[in-house]
Amino acid sequence: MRRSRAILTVLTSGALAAGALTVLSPSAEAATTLGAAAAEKGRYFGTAVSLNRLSDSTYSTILNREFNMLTAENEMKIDALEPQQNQFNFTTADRLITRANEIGAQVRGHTLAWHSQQPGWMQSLSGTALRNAMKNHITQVMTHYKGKIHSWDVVNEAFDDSNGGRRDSNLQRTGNDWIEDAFKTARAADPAAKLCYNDYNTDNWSWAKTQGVYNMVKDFKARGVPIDCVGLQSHFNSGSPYPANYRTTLENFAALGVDVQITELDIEGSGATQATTYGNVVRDCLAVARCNGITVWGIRDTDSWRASGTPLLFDGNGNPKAAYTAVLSALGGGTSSPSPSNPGSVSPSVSVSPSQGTGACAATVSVNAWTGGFVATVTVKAGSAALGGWTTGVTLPTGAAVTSTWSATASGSTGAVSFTNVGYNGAVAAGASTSFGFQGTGNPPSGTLTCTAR
Ligand code: 9MR
Repeated sequence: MRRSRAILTVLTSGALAAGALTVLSPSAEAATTLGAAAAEKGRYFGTAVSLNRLSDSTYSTILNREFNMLTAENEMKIDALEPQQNQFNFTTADRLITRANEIGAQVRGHTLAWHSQQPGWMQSLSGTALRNAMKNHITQVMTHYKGKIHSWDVVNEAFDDSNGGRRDSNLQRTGNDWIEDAFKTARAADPAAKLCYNDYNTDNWSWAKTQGVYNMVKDFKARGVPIDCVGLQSHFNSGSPYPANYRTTLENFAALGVDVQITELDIEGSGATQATTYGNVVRDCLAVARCNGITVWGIRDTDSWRASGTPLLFDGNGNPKAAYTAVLSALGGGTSSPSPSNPGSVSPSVSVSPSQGTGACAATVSVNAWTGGFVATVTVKAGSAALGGWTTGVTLPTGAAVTSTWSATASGSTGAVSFTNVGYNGAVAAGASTSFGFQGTGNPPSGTLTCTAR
């Protein structure tokens, strides 16, 4: 107690006299993260998360900064959540929900019914016992996460790789209606979650597997089986390259009346070739109104299930690759130019207000605005003393509201709103900075932003 009081004294009498506030003209700065840039396009940008890597600060920093949709790479699979029949273990997976809440991200659930990664007890079941176990798993897991999942991969990888028919599995052997049974069970458990069918090698419109999945979704829609989305995993490599007709595939699925999500994107390769393909995938998604989000299957190349193919957006040191720049640019983001898609829609100027700070920190905000909304990125800089925690405050214009916040906790959504550090970014060394962001509707903030050390 004594020690913390001493620290507090130093902080509140900190040497930094005034904190700078700079609100940049929105036309001078596009969104600088994948999530913010995608949000401006009405989409999300996500990543698979390996929960045991959250303690890696490079990994966590990129995760918190760049992504607004999270998928557990393995921790929400059947073997992880129901290791013994009807005994559920949500502890690890729940940490993903916590992190998502802390950074203002949403969560894709992956996956409820799959031939792979079944626990031993399920592998040994068949017939009605297996069908009932599948339905119980769906009900229990979706009830636990009710209201917390944006989209669920209800059924994963149920089609054969080459002939366009179903893959043989213990689930398939319970009867051809197991997939629709899974979707009906899912709808009853959490009516708010989008229900997806997810598969790989369904990117090339001319492949039999793509046609097989397409025909199933078409049949489901015709018969009223509840399905909201199709997930294209999109693992691209020399054996399954990005196809020239990818956009056609997205369009055709969307035309059935479902959303299309790119759920596990990775592209083996390097340099400009890889970057161009990543850009093409993003442009294809943006061209299809119902392609509502992209998830990459990991953060750094070294985090990938196919690490030797260097298929991701960050290198092993956490540095953004050319592929990252290509994706950000295709999303309309960047660091020096306005979003090319809405050059006329930004407000003409946002005033630069005089510096104001209280205590040992300063907050600087840059705003990227468009008609009806904005993304604000705030940098919190410690003065000559280290920070143990911080709170920044801003008054929003009338009619504006904060709709999501990442890497901070907001006190409210309208009027005078304060943002307090979350667990991992309260401590800031003397002279160092951290950042957080928020997205809002209405006009962006143009007044002063205060910073108080805690
Ligand atoms: O990336 C996942 C890897 O860590 C696991 O070992 C593997 C086990 O099945 O699953 C990987 O993720 C898969 C995803 O769940 C479904 N589509 C294919 C992905 C890559 O294999």
